[in-house]
Order: sequence, then structure tokens, then C-alpha cells
Amino acid sequence: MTYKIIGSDLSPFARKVLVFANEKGIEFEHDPLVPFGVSDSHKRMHPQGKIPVLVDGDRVVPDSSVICEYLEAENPEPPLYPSDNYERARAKWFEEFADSGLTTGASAYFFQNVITKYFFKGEPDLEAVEDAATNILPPFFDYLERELGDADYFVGGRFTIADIALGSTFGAYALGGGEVDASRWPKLAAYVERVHGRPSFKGLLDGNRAAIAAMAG
Ligand SMILES: N[C@@H](CCC(=O)N[C@@H](CS)C(=O)NCC(=O)O)C(=O)O
Repeated sequence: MTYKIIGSDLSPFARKVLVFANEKGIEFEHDPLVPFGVSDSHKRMHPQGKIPVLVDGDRVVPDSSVICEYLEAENPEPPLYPSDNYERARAKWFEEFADSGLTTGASAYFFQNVITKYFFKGEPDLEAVEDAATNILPPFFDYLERELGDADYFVGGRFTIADIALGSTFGAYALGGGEVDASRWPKLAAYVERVHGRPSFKGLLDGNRAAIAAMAG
């Protein structure tokens, strides 16, 4: 039985699950559902009408973090969560920070400069983008620069769920025209490039850029 992953890969949360499955080498079918005006049958799987949702036979698993933990438990190799308790807690913290903290600033870029502008053909709220650039993101980037230090990846020197979640959120930032200023945050800028260069991310982000260019016309 092949997994089905539901959710457009323009969503950072769907991207997280797709990258996770790519890193695992898991076979899956992809339904690129856009979460605006979703059907009642989708709401029966996810009462908030959100993406992503994983379908595994007659099992339904909503929410990117829950899906990744489920996929890890079902497909232990290669491990994407540290086995050490503290390192696992750190990895899950960075995932949570990517999903709930960093995303507030990164999504302003993506939502205004891509979704509002090209999908809804509206006027982007440039004040929201400016607020993200000047108030929300710099202290978060300072924190990440410090926590990363000289390591290639955030936890235990290995690529984990922390990097998948952070890379997915930085994907929204990059697609929305955001750049990590390498003169201010050199380690973080190099890290984002390193993570986005992995095949699991690169194919998706290249496809996202092509889709955005097509929307832009
Ligand atoms: N905590 C959820 C967040 C999912 C989420 O917010 N998805 C957005 C797309 S990026 C969505 O479906 N939004 C549609 C809506 O809120 O109605 C997860 O990690 O899966």
C-alpha cells in the first residue's frame, strides 16, 4: 500500500512532510490540494480544513509534525529523529520553533509576495513584510545563528527533523523573496543554502519557483 500525502508543496507544512518522505526514500502518491475552499470530504479528514494530511490505507493522519513522527515510527531508516533524549527534545523544539515562531515572519513574505499577489491577484500588505523584516525575523535569525554555531546541522551534527522543518520554513521565506543577509548571519545563510541544496529540497523548491513564475505570467 502506497502512502498518499495531501497538500500543495507550496505550503511549508506540506513541504516538510514531502521532504521527510524524500529523505526516507518512501514511495508515495501526492495530491497537491490547495487549502482554500476545501471539500467536505477533506474536512472529514481534517476538521480545520488544513493541509497536509497523510492517508495510509484506511488510516488518516493530519498535521505535519504528527505525520513525520508516524512516518519515522513506521520507517525507522534512515533515522531523522535523534535517539538521545535531550537531542530529540532539541530537534523537536527547533521543529516547533520553525512551525510556530519563525513561520510568523517567513510566511508574511510568502503570503503577501506570492499568494496575495499572484494567487489572489491582490495588493500585498507591504507593511506586514516590513514588520517581518525589521521586527520579527532579526532576533530569530540572531538566535539561530548562535544555536547553530560551527555545526552543519542544528542537532547532533546530523541532518534531522529540525533541519527539515527549518528548511521548509526558510523555503517559504526564500520563495517570497526573502534572503538571509550573509554579512549579518553568515552561518545561518550558509546553512540555508546547504539544506536547500539537498536533493530532497532542491527538486521541490525548483518546482515551486516554476509554479510561481507561471502564476506571475
Ligand atoms: N500545524 C499544522 C499547520 C498546517 C497549516 O496551517 N496549513 C496551512 C497551509 S500552509 C493550511 O492548510 N491553511 C488553510 C487554512 O488554515 O484554512 C501542521 O503542521 O500541519
